Amino acid sequence: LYLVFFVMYVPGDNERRQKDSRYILRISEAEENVLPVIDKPSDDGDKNDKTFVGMAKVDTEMPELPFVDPDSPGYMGKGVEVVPEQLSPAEKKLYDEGWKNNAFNEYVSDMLPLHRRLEDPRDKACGDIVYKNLPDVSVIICFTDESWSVLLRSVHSVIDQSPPHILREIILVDDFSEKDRLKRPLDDYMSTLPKVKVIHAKERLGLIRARILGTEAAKGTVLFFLDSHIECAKGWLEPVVDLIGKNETTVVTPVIDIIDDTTFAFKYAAGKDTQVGGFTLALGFNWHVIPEHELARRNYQMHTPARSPTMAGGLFAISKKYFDYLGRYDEGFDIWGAENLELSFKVWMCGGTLLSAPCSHVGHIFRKRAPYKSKPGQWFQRNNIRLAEVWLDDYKNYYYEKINYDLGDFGDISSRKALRERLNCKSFEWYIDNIYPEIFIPHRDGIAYGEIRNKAVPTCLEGTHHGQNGVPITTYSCHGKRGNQYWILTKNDEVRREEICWDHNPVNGQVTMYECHSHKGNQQWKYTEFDQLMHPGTNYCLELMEDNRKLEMHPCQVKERQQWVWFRGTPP
Ligand code: LR7
Ligand code: MN
Repeated sequence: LYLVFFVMYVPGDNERRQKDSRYILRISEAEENVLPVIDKPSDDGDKNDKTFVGMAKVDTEMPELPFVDPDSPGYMGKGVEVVPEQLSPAEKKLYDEGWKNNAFNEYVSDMLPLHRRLEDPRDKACGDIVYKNLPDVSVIICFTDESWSVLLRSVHSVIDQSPPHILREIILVDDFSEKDRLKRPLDDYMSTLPKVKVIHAKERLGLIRARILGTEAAKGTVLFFLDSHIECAKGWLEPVVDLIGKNETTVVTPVIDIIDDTTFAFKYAAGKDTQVGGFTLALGFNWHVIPEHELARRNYQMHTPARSPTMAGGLFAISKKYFDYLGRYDEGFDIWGAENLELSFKVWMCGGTLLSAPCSHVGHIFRKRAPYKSKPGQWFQRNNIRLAEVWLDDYKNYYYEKINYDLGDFGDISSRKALRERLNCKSFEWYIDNIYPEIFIPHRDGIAYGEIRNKAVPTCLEGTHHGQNGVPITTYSCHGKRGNQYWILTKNDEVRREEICWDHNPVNGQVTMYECHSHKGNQQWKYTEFDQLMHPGTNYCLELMEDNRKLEMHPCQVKERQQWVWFRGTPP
């Protein structure tokens, strides 16, 4: 089963109110040429680790938690249902504004305690591990116009769930928020918390430069970046920091659980193994179940850290020294996006390791849109072009094709190219072959491509997905314009376009568009010697019905309505 639990989105290009206060961001030269100390070859897990002992030592070193009433809303991560129709007009107004300003249910967040209690989500084996390599940590949280209660709960959850001797400081970087409450009132509130520092940017930096600003101020050995709408679960910190303590070139993400945007229920990704990050050549991030070779490398132990080709970007830890060594982020990245792939590629291509730590859990509120102000212009595409130019070698052309080679002015990237040169990083092809062989590459994996035309009637198969699994494929007059009539048959027996595959539902006989899961089953197809589109699991073939429009799956027969013309060959 392919688990899709969110859809990445691009924040809208909301109009940006110009402010005239000028602020020059000073980013001192990172210690670029200092190679971190690598004591031993990359340590990918606890396979040979002998530090398993009886009790979770961490429990005894935790801060004392304030009393939380078990009757309080959201207790133990439960969700809170509010029926807006039952609210008074004044309350309903608050409810609506909460959604509008945050793209999540702030009204419910305001009902929950700031120190809400959560279940312990971890695999049982996690509680028995004693972590010994624990350098101190600077947590860096960047935000722009975050919800007050959500931000405060994020900060408190960090403090409440972190052993004080590891947590050195929390740095809040306010990326030029407009809400007044996030100015003086926030400073006043945070000044009561000894480890918390607030930095206000003097102009809108965007997430990426805001993180660099936070890094400049950080004193800890390890930087742990978090989004500003999260809740840390019990034991979140040690499994991550320990891996970095053992090896400075290891970069680590926690498991990202879901805080429901409507009820604030904390939904653990528990029970299953952790997921790892992938991406498409169109430069979109996606999640994957861990591939078989990695399951085997981990001895099928769910609590062992898993190698991850990429990270989602918001929640991860890295040694400060190593972050500097890797040239942090491209400071030409604006607002949001691309930095997660940049760092992921860099880590692997330049000698490090990216791991997901199954014993570390942090919840994140996944939203369907970005509520904050943005900037006009194609900044997201520009970020991706900079990324592609520097790191993708010839693979960049897949992305460029996608954007019709509309590169525009993407700025100067010479210093980023020089960085890659200086660090002597491996090629993107090496990365694909060794770290992410599962990626779909048309010219490598395709064996038939183009439109699929029926033999009896000149009609073509078409399908759309738009983030919605289960939309049936249909027929339409052939338009010859690729788009939703372009299909690729893969060596892995899929019929796909990018990350979307034909999926045969044996219950209702429909063929629908579904995210590819690469496990054959309902997504396995054969293009037979008689040009039929056959699903081997049922031995049924796709047939055009008498009305010349409807499609059905029927026992295979050699007849024109079951025959489809498709170009056999490798896509360009
Ligand atoms: O201009 C900005 N300035 C900011 O400070 C824009 C955003 N931000 C802050 C914002 O307030 C938030 O705390 O940056 C953080 C991330 O922005 P979100 O929450 O709007 O984005 P997201 O959760 O969809 O973003 C994911 O991808 C981003 C790509 O740049 C970042 O890497 C985010 O950190 C990342 N979030 C996660 O990985 C959490 C899990 C989501 C997934 C998958
Ligand atoms: Mn986020």
